[in-house]
Amino acid sequence: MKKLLILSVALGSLSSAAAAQNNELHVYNWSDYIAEDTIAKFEAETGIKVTYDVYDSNEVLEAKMLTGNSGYDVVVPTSDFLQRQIAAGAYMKLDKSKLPNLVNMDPDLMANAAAYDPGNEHAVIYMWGTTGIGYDVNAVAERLGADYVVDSWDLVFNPDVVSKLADCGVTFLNAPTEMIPAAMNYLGLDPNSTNKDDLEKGAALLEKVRPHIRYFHSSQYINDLANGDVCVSVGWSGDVFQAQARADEADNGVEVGYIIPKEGALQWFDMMAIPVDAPNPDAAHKFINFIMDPQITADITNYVWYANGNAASLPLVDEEITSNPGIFPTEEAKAHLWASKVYDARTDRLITRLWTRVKTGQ
Ligand code: N2P
Repeated sequence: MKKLLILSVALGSLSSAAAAQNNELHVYNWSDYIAEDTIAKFEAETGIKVTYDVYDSNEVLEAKMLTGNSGYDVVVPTSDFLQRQIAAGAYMKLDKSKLPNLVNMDPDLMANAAAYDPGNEHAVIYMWGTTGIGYDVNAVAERLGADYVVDSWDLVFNPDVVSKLADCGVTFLNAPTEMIPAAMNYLGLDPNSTNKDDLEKGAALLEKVRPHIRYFHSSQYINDLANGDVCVSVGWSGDVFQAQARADEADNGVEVGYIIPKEGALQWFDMMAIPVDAPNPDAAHKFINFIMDPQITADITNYVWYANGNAASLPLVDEEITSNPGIFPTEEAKAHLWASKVYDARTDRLITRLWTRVKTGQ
């Protein structure tokens, strides 16, 4: 009798745990990457309770995906990282019958993304952008002269230039697969080269300017640029524009600019995917479909200043954003953008090693 009771109590709590799980969704996304009301709207529409966590590094997300059992239902890796994680079996195939809003996606951009995920079987574009330079217009003009044209990676990679800016704070992303290729590109090398010498040359340039760099961090610079605490940041397009918006709002006299340098820049796609061991794949599909609603995606773009892959949302995006060449690059700038390629394990290890050397000088 007692045993039966224990069994039924155990079964009871099991089924209520399962019921709770069906009603819960765990999302892991980049920081500063969603509108203020997106999650609340999803919860109100579906009755699903969302736990929303953030990261600012593909490497951090990748470690969780490759270990497994992250507990997340939706994550947002960048396309090259996505490709490697798909190969490792980290993601489930999407059930497209549960994603009717796929019709809203831009076919050309989805074809770009298919280079990393053939047939777009595992992932849908969340937002996309470029890795360029954010800067404090006045602080830079004070140090380089009012006539200095800010249009080049010289700002951070030319020792004569960056040394003049060190006192007002120059920062780099803590993103080795973006920083090293940017340095290689500046040196006239193929940013996608996996040749050891090329990668070492890129890293050597970063080491050379390292004494002038205040920190390596991938989200702190938003507030720091906005407050005038740093003056130049290698950063992600939308994040720099968020800094600009925060400075404007604070009316603190700081004017933030963003450039896609003339030598070219990385264009990346961040992709929504469902871990193979997601506790609630059904809710995950509901969430991805919800994000692909044109109004929801437009609201996100209008708040975070990143371009999206949703063609149907564009008429709902503020003109100030669609006409901004830092967010939607001109044809001329597009010709100089490069897309990242996934690295083989050996190159990946080399990059990790070089990055430690760049950051610590060892
Ligand atoms: C959002 C950063 C996303 C860009 N804060 C990195 N791919």
